[in-house]
Formats: sequence, C-alpha cells, structure tokens
Amino acid sequence: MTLRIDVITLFPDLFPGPLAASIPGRAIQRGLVRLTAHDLRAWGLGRHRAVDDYPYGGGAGMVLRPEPIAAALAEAAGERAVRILLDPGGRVLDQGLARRLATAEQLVLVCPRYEGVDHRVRSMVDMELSIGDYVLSGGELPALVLIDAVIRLLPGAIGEAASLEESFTAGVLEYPQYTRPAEFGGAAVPPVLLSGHHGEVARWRREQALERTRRDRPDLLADRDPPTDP
Ligand code: 9D3
Repeated sequence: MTLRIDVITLFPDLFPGPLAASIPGRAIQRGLVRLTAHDLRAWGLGRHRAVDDYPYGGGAGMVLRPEPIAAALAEAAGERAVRILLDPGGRVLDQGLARRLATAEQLVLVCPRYEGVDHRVRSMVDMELSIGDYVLSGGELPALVLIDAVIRLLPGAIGEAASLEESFTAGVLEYPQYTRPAEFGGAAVPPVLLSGHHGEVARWRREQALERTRRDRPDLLADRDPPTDP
C-alpha cells in the first residue's frame, strides 16, 4: 500500500529536499510513499494570485487567507485524508503519533508562512501539529521532519531487524555504540562488546540504555507503559 502525502506550501521547491537521500529517498523510489508538493499560489486570488493579506485589527506581518487553502484542500485531500496544519501552537509530534499517522491512506500537510493562517483554516483540518517549542520561519521544515518520521515506519522502509530493534527499544535512549578502532585517544571499547558473549552484550546494552535514560531523559521513563509480564 502506498501512503500518499500532499504538501500545500508557498515553497514547493523545498520538497523532497533532504527526503531524496538515504532511507526516505529509497522509500519514495520504491513507491512506499508518493510525495507531492502543491504550490499554494496556484489557488491564489485575482490577477496577482494573492494568498495573504493584512491582519484585521492591525499588527505586524501578513496572514494567509482562507480561500486559497480551502481550494487547495478540496483538490488535494481525498475522502479519507488526514488533514494536518503545521502550527507552532499545535500538539507536539511524538513517536506514538508518527506511528498512528503511518497507518493513514493519505496525509495532507498545510504549511504556514508569515504570521500564520487565518483562524478559520483551523476548522478545515483534523489536527494542528508542532515539532517543538521554538519558532521557525514556516511550516515546511516541520513538514519534512514529520514526513521523515512517518516514512521510516512504513513496512519495508527499513530492514526488518532494524525495525524490530527500534520498536523493542522505543521509549528509552540508545545504548552506547562503538566501532573500530578498539582504542581511540586513550578511550577503549568496553571489553564486554569484544567478549563474544551475546547474552552479556544484550544485558550490558539494556543496563546502559536505562541508565542513560534515567540520567538524561527521566521524563521518557515516566511516560512509558509499564513492562508487561512474560
Ligand atoms: C506571532 C506569533 N507567532 C507564533 C509563535 C507567529 C508565527 C511564527 C512562526 C506563526 C508561524 C510561524 C512559522 N512556524 C510554523 O509554521 C511552524 C512551527 C514552528 O515554528 N515551530 C515548531 N513547529 C512548527 S509547525 C509549524
């Protein structure tokens, strides 16, 4: 099954951008996902294809008008599409939500620019999503982040072993990884990794991952589902 992703943006040239490389690039090439960027200006108003205007009540900057976005959504979004407005005030994207979005048939992403969109656009979408609490210049980078997070969850996007490991270790930080050389600048690779004892390696990695999580991201452990009984 192919996931359709349609992006509505004033800067369609930003797509696929970094998604052309590596894992998402291969997923696009293999047809796991069909990514289309639509130029919002195609639905602009009048001879100048206007998409924005001054805010009622005054204030700095310009606001995206609702009509071009409504027309773009009517054309790009199918019956079962999940319509998403990228917005700094939206729910912050996490791995659980990315997993849910990866099961959709179609995602339609609306990217704001300038001071954002007319408030009435919010009633045209199913959800408003942010990628974190910092201010960017528009919704395109957040859309690329969201698409990357979703694509790698599509069946066949990454190897089965990597996929299993990723879901098995979800909710804790990674264990420390090493490759050659066995000693670098006085720092040795932990001997257990060279021991060939797979059971001990697995236990060491679990302990290290939990320890790192407790120290650096205790919030992740608090949010985690309790372990299930075997
Ligand atoms: C005047 C108030 N500003 C909100 C903090 C207006 C505004 C600033 C920047 C409106 C939109 C933007 C552009 N940002 C996004 O479109 C955006 C975003 C972000 O800036 N940070 C994190 N996630 C996202 S999702 C979309």
